[in-house]
Amino acid sequence: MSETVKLTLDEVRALSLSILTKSGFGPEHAAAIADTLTTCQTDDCQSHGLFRLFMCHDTMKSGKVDGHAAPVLKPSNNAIVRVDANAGMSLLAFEKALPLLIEKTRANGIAAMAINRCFHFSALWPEVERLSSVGLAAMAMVPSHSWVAPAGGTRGSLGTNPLAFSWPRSGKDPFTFDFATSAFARGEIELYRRAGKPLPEGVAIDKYGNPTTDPKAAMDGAMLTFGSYKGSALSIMIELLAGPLIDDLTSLESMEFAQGAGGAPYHGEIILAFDPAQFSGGRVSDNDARAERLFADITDQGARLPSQRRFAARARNTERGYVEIAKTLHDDLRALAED
Ligand code: NDP
Ligand code: PYC
Repeated sequence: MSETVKLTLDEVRALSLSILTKSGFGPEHAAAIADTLTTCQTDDCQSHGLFRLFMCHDTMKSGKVDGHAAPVLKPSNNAIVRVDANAGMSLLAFEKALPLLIEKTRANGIAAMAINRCFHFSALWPEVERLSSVGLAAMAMVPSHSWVAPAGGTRGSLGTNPLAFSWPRSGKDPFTFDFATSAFARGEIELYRRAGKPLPEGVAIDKYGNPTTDPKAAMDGAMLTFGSYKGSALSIMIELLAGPLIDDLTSLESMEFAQGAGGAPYHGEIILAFDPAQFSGGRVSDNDARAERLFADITDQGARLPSQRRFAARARNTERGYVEIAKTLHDDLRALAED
């Protein structure tokens, strides 16, 4: 990062709250969003921390989101927790439905949350880590906008479609990963564009279908999936599980719904939770030890587990009580706050 600015964690949250409130979000939504942005910035997640305030602001400007929407939990007598975000942002709906997801997972061994009709801009790891923090394993998936070409294709059909997973570890940070199924998240490409940096090869094609390293041409053309046809198939699975399965929009449909208005995509989200106490037939500690043996075998050879960089950033930033962000980002956010 070039020139940076230090912000305490309280300043990160206060800046978020002031921009969100000024943009038109009601207190409950503003608090849920500010909490997640602060959590992400504390872990040095640059693409989905404070930077995402621009997307929240643009979402409000699009005129489609309800900044005061009250999420509604739908009654069910099975293991599905369905929550209608009512055209609000996703995070408050997740907050409201989380206790019931935990209760149903403990009762059934496995349960799922389906969030419908939400605007979605955030990283997924804070959600799966809420579940691993209470001893459950969890996965989350979400579509976005059809910016991503399928393997072998030339135009966007798929979203950047992140997949997140978290596994609880006794007395340790969980095993967590969370990544877009596109080679780069859209937010990462936006950061390259802001910094005037070229993308690596293999991330995008321009609108004529030619490989490009120009972030602007990539955003006007199509992004590529990671891992060729493997990432492409995973991305299609996410479209299906977090779209038609839960009666919500695909990335193609979400893009059509937006009609070029900008801001966060509008669609659903699925979160699956598993209770190791029930799956492992009363042998949780034996099975935990087997998982730990696997993690040790990986790290003993010098490989790192996903999220280790993030956990190190969390420990460092929490200990020193501040984060560092690019000065250009801070200037633009202050301009938004004072707008
Ligand atoms: P990254 O490529 O930055 O990281 C993906 C994961 O891989 C992280 O868990 C990371 O851990 C881990 N990792 C990175 N390098 C290594 C390594 N060398 N060895 C082992 N693990 C490694 O993620 P993306 O840019 O693809 O996604 C960023 C965020 O964007 C995600 O949180 C995602 O949820 C969000 N997103 C949200 C969307 C939405 O629609 N809401 C759409 C797309 C993305 P670590 O963090 O420790 O480096
Ligand atoms: O970074 O791809 C992304 C993204 C899409 C919606 C929110 N973030």
